[in-house]
This record gives sequence, C-alpha cells and structure tokens, in this order.
Amino acid sequence: MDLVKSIRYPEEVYALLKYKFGGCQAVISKNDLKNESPQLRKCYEYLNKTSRSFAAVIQALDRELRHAVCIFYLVLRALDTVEDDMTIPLEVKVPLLRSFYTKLQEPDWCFMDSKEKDKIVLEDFSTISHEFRKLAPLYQEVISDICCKMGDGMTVFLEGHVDSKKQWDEYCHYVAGLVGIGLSRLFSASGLEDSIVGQDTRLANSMGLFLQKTNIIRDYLEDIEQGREFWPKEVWSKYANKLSDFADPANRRAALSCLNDLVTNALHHVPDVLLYMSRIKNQSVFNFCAIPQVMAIGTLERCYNNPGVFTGVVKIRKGEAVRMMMYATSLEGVKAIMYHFTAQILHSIPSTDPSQNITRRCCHQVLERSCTDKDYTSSGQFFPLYVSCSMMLAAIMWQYWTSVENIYHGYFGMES
Ligand code: D61
Ligand code: MG
Repeated sequence: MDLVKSIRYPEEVYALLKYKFGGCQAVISKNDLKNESPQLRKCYEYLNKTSRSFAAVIQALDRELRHAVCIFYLVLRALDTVEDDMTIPLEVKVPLLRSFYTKLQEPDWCFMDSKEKDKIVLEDFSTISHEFRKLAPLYQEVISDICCKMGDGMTVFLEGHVDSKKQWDEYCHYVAGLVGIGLSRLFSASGLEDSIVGQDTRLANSMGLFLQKTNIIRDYLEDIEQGREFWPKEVWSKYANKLSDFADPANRRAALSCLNDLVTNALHHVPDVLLYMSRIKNQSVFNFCAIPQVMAIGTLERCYNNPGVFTGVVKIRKGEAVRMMMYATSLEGVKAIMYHFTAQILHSIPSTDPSQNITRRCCHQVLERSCTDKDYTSSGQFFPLYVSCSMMLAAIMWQYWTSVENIYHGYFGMES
C-alpha cells in the first residue's frame, strides 16, 4: 500500500499521484514492439520477467541502443544464472562459464538443467542468441568480449567468499564493473555519446561497483541464508569471528560497525559516478544511468547504521523511489539527490562508530562535489487531518485500481 506508507511525506504522495496519472511517461516512455519480430518481442518479455530494476530504464532508451542493451542484459543474466545456481556441479559450471560467450554463435544451444528463478533465459537461449546475431557487428563484439571476461572472472570466486577489500573490488568488477564498461562502449558505438565515455574504463567500472556493493550490503541476510558470503573477510573479521555472527542480535553493535565500514567503502565511488554522469549528453542514456545510481544512494542511506539489514530486507518506499526517479533527469537533480542522502548519512554517524572519521571525511568529499542550487530535501510538513483522510480514500481507490491493472514494473524494491 504505497500511498499509505508515504502518507506522512507530502512530496512522495505528490510524486506517486503524478507518476500514476501519466507523469511516468516523461521519464519512462513506452517501447513500441508492434513492428518487431516475434523473437525480439520474446526477448523483451524475458527482460520484463527477469529484471525489476532495469527493465523500465532499458525500454526507455533511444531506439538505436535499446535492443543492444536488452540483449546485453539477457546474455549476462543467463551467465549470472549459471554462476548463481548452486545445483550445477563445479565440473560442469567452470567450463560452462568459460565457454559461455561461444554459445552466442551456436544457434541451437540452450541449457535445461538450471533450478534458478530466471532459468527461462537459459532454456530459451536460442531466441536470445538469434537476436544477438542480428545486432550491428560493433555491438556484437562488445557484448561477446564482456561476456568472455565476466565468465572467466566468475570462476575465480566460485567458493562463495571474498577475502580482501581488493578482491571485493575485483569480484564487483567482474559482475558489475564490466557491465558498466560494456554499456559505455555501446553508448559511444551508437554515436549517442562521445568516445571518451567508452574509453574511460575506470569511471565506467565505478558505476558498476557502486551498484553492486550496495546490493551486496543490502542483501546480507538473503546471501547468508543461501550459504553465500559476499562481504569481504578483511572488513568483517575486524568485528566478528564468523560473518554469520552478525545475524545474532547479541552482536548488533559489531554488526553495525561492519555495516557502516562497508557503506563508507561504497560511498567512495560517488565522486566517480558524478564525473561519469557529467559527461553524458543524451537524455535517455542519462536517465538510464542516473536512476539506478540514485536508487543506490537512497538504499545505502537507508542501510547505514540500520539493524534492519540483519533481520530482513531494507527497502526504500515506492513513493521515495518515484520521487527520486523524476528528479534524476538532470545533472543538477542527481547532484541534489546525492547531496541530500550523503548529508543524511553524515548526520547519523554514531559518536562511537570505529569508522566515523573516514566516513565523515568521505561524506565531506561527496558534499563538496555534489554542491548545487537545487534542493532535494523534503519540506517535512505534515498534512492536516482532512487531507490525510482524502488521501486514504484515494488510496483505497488506488488499491482497487492496481489490483485490476497489475502490470507494474519497478526499480530496486519498489514493487506494488
Ligand atoms: C549504467 C546503467 C546500468 C548499469 C551500469 C551503468 C553499470 C553497471 C550495471 C548497470 C550492472 C549493475 C549490476 C547490479 C545488479 N547486480 C546483479 O544483477 C548481480 O549480477 C551481476 C551479474 C549479471 C549482470 C547482469 C546485468 C545487470 C544489469 C544490467 C545489465 C546486465 C546489462 C545492461 C543494463 C543493466 C546479482 O544478481 C542478482 C540476482 O541474480 O538476482 C548477483 O548475482 O550478484
Ligand atoms: Mg551472480
């Protein structure tokens, strides 16, 4: 019940209503598939089935890029499904990850033995590879190259744990930094962006690292429950003997210290993100890049010093997400959002936190670079009672409406 959750935040109620009544069209346009082949339509169906976070922004890309990025996503989602599937024996998994990019050239190749939720992209890989081979050769080269490098890199981390901070960056480079690098090369190849975007791999890598680290931080509990450890040992071993100790409420203080340490580590990527964003010229590419990044800073802020990370899922409200999304359409807007959440983190640093000085320094650095005239701070005003009541009525109608419609696709944790 998104409206009710946002009832105390007038700006969010406004954003939700504006979004619902067509404001979303300004940010997310509809992808017209009437004239496309049945295979390509299937690919978009798989995209919408497998990605809550990226389906909408990919479909809002300008046409010359949209299909390439959609296929790029599906190919890597298929590869990631192999990586994530704990039921595939290592002697099958390792050679498969290494040779995965060669399957792009095999029209009939598919994989029917996955038990993962997104197995459909492996079972019907021939539809995806068919559309891959119809892309411009330049796009094919980028996708195949990234797929090859990612598959190789994934085999290094199959034991399911990460030791040093350097290895954390390495793992995130393979699974997300390479995506940023590949996307940037696609942007430049399309002619929509300057060649510098595709050439500066350090910045493109940071775009991916910021997203992946945020996911890893947020997904602590889910990963632990599935026997995976993506928090780097070099960091957690300062605060506990076992990573799983943090799930025990008795270790709450240590858990929060470790959490805040990692949030600070992730925050270091924000200056790179801002520099990267400052080079983007095309509006659809800008939205595509900016929206996931602002969701990530919002999620990081919500996670910072939050014991909820160790007991469940920490999410941003849909109203908050929609408000951010509508704000993140210009560099000044992105800066204002980054500034706002970084200031929030700065204000909530506990005086007992072991990383407090590094966190403070890092926050100040980000604040300096995201300084802008625009302001994202909410008014903090509360509605008078009669407005709240009208809102409730609207909310009940809304609930009815969405249950009939039921076609919503959203970003990080904003499903209806
Ligand atoms: C601009 C815009 C989007 C960007 C970007 C720059 C830079 C990097 C990324 C997107 C990638 C961010 C990945 C963050 C989410 N993490 C995952 O999905 C994990 O899997 C990583 C390996 C597969 C990556 C597939 C992917 C993701 C997003 C894309 C894309 C490809 C292609 C184009 C556009 C966006 C995570 O998966 C969670 C899960 O399976 O549910 C995991 O296994 O760790
Ligand atoms: Mg994975």
